[in-house]
Amino acid sequence: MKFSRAIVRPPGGNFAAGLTSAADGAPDLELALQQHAQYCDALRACGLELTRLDADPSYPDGTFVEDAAIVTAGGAILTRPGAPSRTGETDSVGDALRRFHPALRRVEAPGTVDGGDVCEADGHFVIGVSARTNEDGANQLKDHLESMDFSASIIDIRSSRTLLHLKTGIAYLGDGVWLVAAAVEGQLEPLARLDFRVLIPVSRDEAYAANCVRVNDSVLVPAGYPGVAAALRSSGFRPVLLDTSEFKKMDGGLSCLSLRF
Ligand code: CIR
Repeated sequence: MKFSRAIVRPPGGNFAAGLTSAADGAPDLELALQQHAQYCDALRACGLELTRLDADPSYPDGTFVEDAAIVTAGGAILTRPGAPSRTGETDSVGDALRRFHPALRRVEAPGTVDGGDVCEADGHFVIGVSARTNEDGANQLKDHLESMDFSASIIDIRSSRTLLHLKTGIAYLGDGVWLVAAAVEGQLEPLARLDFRVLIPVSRDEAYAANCVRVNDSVLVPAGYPGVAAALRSSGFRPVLLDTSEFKKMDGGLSCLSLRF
């Protein structure tokens, strides 16, 4: 899919108060802001026009805008993030999205969905049921997507304890190419009808780099994972390496820092 826009939000002053399971210390806010600025530059270099939301101290995880909405070529759906501290993040993301998609749909209670659990592959949406996305939310989202003439399938990733979200372990890069972390292998059976022409396995020690993002002709890749970068180059991609160390400390990857459409 060709993207022309993205919504982003820089980390706020209380970024370190967000949710995390990582044990590598508190993030350095100045460095996080620099990394976020470089990420925004990379999106612009891919041809995207950015809408930049203000940080909101009520939502320390608000920089992870991808979790608050699913944006498709046919319209947008506000999610209902599964962590109670994040539920209200959809208000400001909705305000920004309405400029482009006036008729927003939404996931309603008791459903929960985090956008990080939704992976699009050429008009088919894979929805992961996780600690954040529940079955009710996944089914609501599937219904919305099907009413927009997309197809969707639901897989349960709750047994993979190392995965916060589906896209923590899987990325679709277009043209039948997937990055798949070891934690997800063996769970793709329900997706057999999808195009899996090229499956690039991501080793356990590079697991964080399974979260890459294809943006037009480039693939954004976290810096510091040479195996994944080399595999992408040999599959004909142009990896753009970005340092995300401070977002990793808050369990965030590259995809969750923007909503692209
Ligand atoms: C959270 O736990 O919700 C945030 N600290 C990280 C969210 C990352 N989002 C994503 O991977 N889609």
